[in-house]
Parts: sequence; structure tokens; C-alpha cells
Amino acid sequence: MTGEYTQKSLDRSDAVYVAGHRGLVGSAIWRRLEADGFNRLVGRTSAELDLRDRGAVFEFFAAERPKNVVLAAARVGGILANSTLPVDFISDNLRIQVNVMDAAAEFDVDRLLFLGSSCIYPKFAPQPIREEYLLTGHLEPTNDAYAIAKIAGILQVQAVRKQFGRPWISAMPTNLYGPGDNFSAKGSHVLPALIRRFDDARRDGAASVVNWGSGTPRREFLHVDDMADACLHLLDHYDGAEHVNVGTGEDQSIAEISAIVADEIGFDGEIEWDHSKPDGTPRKLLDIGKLRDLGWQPRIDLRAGIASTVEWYRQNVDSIRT
Ligand code: GFB
Repeated sequence: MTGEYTQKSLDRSDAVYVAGHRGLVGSAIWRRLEADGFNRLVGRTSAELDLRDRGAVFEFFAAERPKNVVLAAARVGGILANSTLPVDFISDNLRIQVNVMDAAAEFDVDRLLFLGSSCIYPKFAPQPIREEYLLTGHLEPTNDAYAIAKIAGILQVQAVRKQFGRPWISAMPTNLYGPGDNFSAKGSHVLPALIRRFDDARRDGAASVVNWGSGTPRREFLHVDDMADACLHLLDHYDGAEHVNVGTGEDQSIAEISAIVADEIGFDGEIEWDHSKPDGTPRKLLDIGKLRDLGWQPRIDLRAGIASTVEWYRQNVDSIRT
């Protein structure tokens, strides 16, 4: 199998900087690394360290000198945020990635794991999508700014491998969900948006709700704890230039996932669809054969994952980003 990591797995006593450690996936990775005995985890909130500020990033690396880095910090959002704020998505993400990876190269970071997204692939890529389909067709217009930034990140990882010989790697997850997600009405991804919408409707006794689009596109949903587990697996076992897809191997239509969330929430009203809102790409199911060959399997059942996320949402709704 190309890319087997021939060196030892990560030393749990080396410092690991988790960029974005308070975000949806960064916080899950932090929990997973802690649980696995990593005892020198380093994190900075965006208020403490603005990763778009190159000088501040280099000062941080000069002072902390982490041995390994997980680059989970990014400007992220659902289809509406991506399609209405393309400047923010391309500019913020390019600056975050370039600053962190330039400083990591400068200060001898050994292992760096860069996280992207399944939206890097062509809008009409054959399904399920294999890693080699990257750059074989036009992107989905609603998120091409974000996609180009993430593709640039993959190429910068490959450039560091070529120019400096560092075992840096990239992982491309499908749509993620779980505790710590963004539940805001406009900026959120679809699954947290549905949880919030149906829970509000149930509480208010509404007879119906309106979802965006047609409900026909298909999406794959990976629980963020499975993503964190896959990231640690890749850090310990993978050393290849090509990015690695991380997903579940199965997808649902937006209408199907909407019915599952409504059932878990206990909302039994009418579900209507606002066709004036964008559908986005028709499907983006990832082929995870490469990751399976590396010995990893997803474990969290979708309905159980949604149920636990609904539980987390209800316990935290007063204090989270809505
Ligand atoms: O998660 P989402 O916003 O983004 O899903 P993508 C959008 C799909 O869900 C579209 C439908 O088909 C929407 O029409 N949808 C229905 C809703 N109701 C809602 C709602 O209330 N909110 C939202 N957000 N969608 C994103 C990319 O694409 O995937 C990002 O834009 C990133 O860059 C992310 O890659 C993983 O899955 O379409």
C-alpha cells in the first residue's frame, strides 16, 4: 500500500499544536488526542492568535516550536455562507493555511495534517468520488472560493514534501456534524440547521417548517468523533503525498436526512421546500477505499450520532452560536 508510514507512530510526549482547537473538528481531535495519551497539546483561540496575521503566527511558532501540527483552523460555513461571502472564504482560508504552513516549515514541524473538505471535487465528479478525481472538472459555484483555497492547501503540503522532505499529509472529510457545531440560521451546514429548525418548531408548536432547496441533493454525514479518530489513524499510519478521503461510504437525500432529524426531534408537522434557495452540488459521496486499506472504518451510526447531537444541542442551546 503506497503511503504506509514507515516511521514510528507519533510520540505522545511531543508537543502537538491543534490549530482551530475550539472548532467542530478541532475540538473533537483535541479530545481524541487527550484520550490517546498526548500530554503536550497546544491551542490558541482566534482571539489569542489571529492566524491571518503572519507576524503573530511566526512569533507563536518561534516561541512554542511544536513538533507536530493539526491544521483544523478554517473559515467554514454552509451553502449560503459560502455563496454570499466568497471573499471571506478564499482570503481568510488562504492566509490561515499559508501562514501556518510557512511557519511550520520554518520552525521544523515534523508531522503536519492539513484538513480540507469534499467540496474540492468537481460538481459532477463520478460517484463515489475517488482522490484522483481532483481537478478533473468544474467546481460547484456556490463554494468554489473555499474549494480553491483548500486545493491550494493540498498542493502546499505536497510542495513541502517535495522541497523539504517532511512527512506532511492531507485529509478531505465529507460533511461533518456533532457537538460544538455552528447552529446559526444563516451560516450553518444543513444538519445543524435542521436540528435547530425542527427543535424550534416543536417547541413553538408550529404546523410546518420550510427547508431550503428541493431536498433531492444527496449528502454524506460523518460524525466529528469518527473524523477525529481517522485523523489520529492517519497521523500514526499514513505518509503519502495524495490527500485521503474520510467518510462513511453511504449518503442520503436532504429529504431523507430531514425526515430522520424530524423523527429524532419529535416534530411531526409538514415539511415544505423553498426552491428559491440553492441546492448546491447534486451529490458528493466519497470513496473511502484508500482509508479502509489503511485499516480504518467509521463506527458511529448516523441515527445514533444525530440523536446524541440533538441531546448536546438541547443541553447547550443557551450558550452556543445560534
Ligand atoms: O451543508 P450544506 O449547507 O452545504 O448543505 P453543502 C446544503 C444542502 O442542504 C443544499 C440543503 O442542498 C441545501 O439546499 N438545505 C436544506 C439546507 N435546508 C437547509 C438549511 O436550512 N441550511 C443549509 N445550510 N442547507 C458545503 C460547502 O456544501 O459543504 C462547504 O458549501 C463545505 O464549503 C461543506 O464543503 C462541507 O454540503 O451543499
